[in-house]
Amino acid sequence: MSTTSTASASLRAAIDEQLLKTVGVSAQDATQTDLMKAVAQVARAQLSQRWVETQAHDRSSQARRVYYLSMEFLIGRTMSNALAALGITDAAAKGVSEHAHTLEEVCDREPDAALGNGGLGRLAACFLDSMATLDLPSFGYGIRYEYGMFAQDIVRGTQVEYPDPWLADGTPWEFPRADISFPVRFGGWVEHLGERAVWRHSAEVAAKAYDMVIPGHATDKVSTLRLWKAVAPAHLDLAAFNTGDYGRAAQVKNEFENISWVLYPNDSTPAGRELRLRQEYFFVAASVQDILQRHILEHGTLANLHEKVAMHLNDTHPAIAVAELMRVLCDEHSMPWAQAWEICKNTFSYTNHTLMPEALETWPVALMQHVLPRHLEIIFRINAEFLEMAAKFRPGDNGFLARLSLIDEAGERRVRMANLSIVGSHKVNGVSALHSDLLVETIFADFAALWPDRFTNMTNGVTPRRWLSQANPGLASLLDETIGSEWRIKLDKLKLLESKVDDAAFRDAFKAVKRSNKARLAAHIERSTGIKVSPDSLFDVQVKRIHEYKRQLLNVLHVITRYQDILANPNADWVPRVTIFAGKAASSYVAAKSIIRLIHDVGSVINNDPRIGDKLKLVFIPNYGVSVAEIIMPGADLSEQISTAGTEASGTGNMKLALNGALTIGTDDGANIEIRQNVGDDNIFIFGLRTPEVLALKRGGYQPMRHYEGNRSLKAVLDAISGGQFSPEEPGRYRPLVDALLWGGDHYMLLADYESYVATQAKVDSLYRQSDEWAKRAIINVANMGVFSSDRTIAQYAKEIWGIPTKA
Ligand code: 26W
Repeated sequence: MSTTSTASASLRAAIDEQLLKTVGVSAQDATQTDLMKAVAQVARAQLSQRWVETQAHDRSSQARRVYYLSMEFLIGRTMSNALAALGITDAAAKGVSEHAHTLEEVCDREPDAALGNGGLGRLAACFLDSMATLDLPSFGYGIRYEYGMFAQDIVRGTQVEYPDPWLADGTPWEFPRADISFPVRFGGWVEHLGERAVWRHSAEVAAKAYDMVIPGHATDKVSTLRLWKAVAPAHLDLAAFNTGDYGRAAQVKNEFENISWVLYPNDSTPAGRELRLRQEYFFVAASVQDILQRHILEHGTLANLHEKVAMHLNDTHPAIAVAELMRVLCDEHSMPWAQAWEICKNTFSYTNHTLMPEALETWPVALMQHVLPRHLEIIFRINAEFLEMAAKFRPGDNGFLARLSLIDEAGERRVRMANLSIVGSHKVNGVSALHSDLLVETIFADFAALWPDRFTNMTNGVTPRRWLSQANPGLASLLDETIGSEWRIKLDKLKLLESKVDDAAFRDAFKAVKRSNKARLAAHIERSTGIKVSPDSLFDVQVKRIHEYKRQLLNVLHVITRYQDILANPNADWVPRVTIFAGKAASSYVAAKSIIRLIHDVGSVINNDPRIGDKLKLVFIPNYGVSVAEIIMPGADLSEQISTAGTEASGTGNMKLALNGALTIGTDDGANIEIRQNVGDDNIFIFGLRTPEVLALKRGGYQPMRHYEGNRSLKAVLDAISGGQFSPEEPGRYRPLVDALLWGGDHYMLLADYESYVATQAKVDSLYRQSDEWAKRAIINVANMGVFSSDRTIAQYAKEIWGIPTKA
């Protein structure tokens, strides 16, 4: 027998053994789900081995480690990624084929770990993959939510949310660490005994560790994602329990354990509720205890903490860590304040993910006093010393100090978490070149005046393992044949494709891959919506959270324009197009939900109009998430990245789509700008106002009505919507959406960009008609996406922010 067939024979035996031992079924009776669990157990055992070895290595080398603190990790499924990292995909496929199933069917049985909302959470997951792959000594820290991102169903065109009990049947990928548990305290008051402060807390909950192993690729190293579960202290409910009051006992238990129950399903607007603050402190306090305990074990002192520990704040959600580290160092380890503050600043770094002022987290001082009284005192002291320093920089400028202050004094006093993060960190970064520039020019301008060197840029990236290798096996094997397989860990190698652009045979192979990915996507569309679409159409894709600033509504305006144009000119040479949307709206976000419904209403009219046929289809794929994205990205021709310039911090879907050979139609915003710089102006469709023009127009008094009056097709489209053409049973349904554009100021300037958007869509059509020209540009896009690997991003963070050398 060859070595590979021995490997698959032994893997088959291992699967059968796990079916019996862990799953508890005979090999003959195994269902797909049973097989999924058994294969996972086999992979888990091998990963465990690597894990133990990595930990031992990092411990004995006294490595400097990075700890990535994040409220969200949008991981998706683990199976295919784990098998690929272990190099046992083929053997596993053979193993399950003995049971008359395909590996794909088996992998599909795994629920997504959807512990995040959108871009920020998925970025954290891509980063973990890259940290492991670059052998970076690292941990992710977060919350083990019992319920992740809600599942979205569409009922008569409207979004309905269902809970996501992803742990209901257990997950094979977690390792409960029964022995790792830390107390987390809340409430009470502070007693001052001379110099010493003592926090007399009024409540305590236990944080229990659950680890997920994060495999690296082309390395035996693995990383750890440690998630905390809140557990009521056993002694607490016993009193009630012992008197037979089970209701009361359960209630007390719930009050504590609700902390890790559910992910806040809010994107871009902070959730100002007490439970959210408790979640933030809960995972930060547990993580800091764990990190300090490990550090003391390895180094015996906290004096060198910043030399061995880098803690990264993924947005302001974990910002309370700054006050917590100060509290632990000063109150629990009796370190002098000044020394502790030096350590603190040199330990933390912070990434901002949004410019929108309404999205910046602040907490009422009164709430902080109630939940975390000692932390509030510490924040006040940090603020007093900081403002004293700042006052020397610009004497007498009270406005300057008021803007810098960690406390917003206008109205109800509030703690500004971004200001705390900046003051407590040695580095602050944005997530694209434009975003990082805008940070220092706008919301953080005062801090940048004070500390110009503190601010920097780290342009986002995505992991090529999940977003190319795993999601697009067809393109991956074409790449392997054409340029070798190294691109998986050195994405710059894609550049080699440029020499193939004029090779007709290669172009045909490339087109064939796209075509089969589109057939797969079309099958998913039919399964999930009942709508049949032709893979010969141009697949035009906008997938992301539904938000006004992302302007899904502008896309709909174009679809309706096209519909009306087709009706007016039925015999023109129309490029058949399928416009595809997917994404969730925050449950309380009325306008976003109305946009989802509009997409469905417009879709029903267009898709059922016999005059239109395949010339135009409009579909909304329900329940967007990581696994759905893995089907959509490879099947897209056109990537819609059409946020108002200056509003999308970076975007990462734009990178995934271009990496899979879609051309971008987009504004001069976020990472679109860097994509344009890399692929070249001729290989991307950029339209609309640029950031300075948006700002100037806002200042000069923007008049959306002028565009309505001045553009006949725009007027016809808006009139059709507001007149009820797409909602005849309730003609006024979309009046509020249209009124917000015409009378409400059109905050995101859809009408100002409409004309240029529609004109650019016509250019898209002409290029698509020349299928060879289109393919050339798609190939050039893929060839130039190397820089958008999260390996590049993480290598840059490691070098410039965390001070840890990597092999990249
Ligand atoms: C619950 C409150 C809340 C508020 C804001 C949760 C999450 C957020 C995030 C800031 C939203 C988010 O995901 N931002 C996105 O981050 C991506 C990764 O950097 C960027 O690519 C996107 O442009 C940005 O919108």
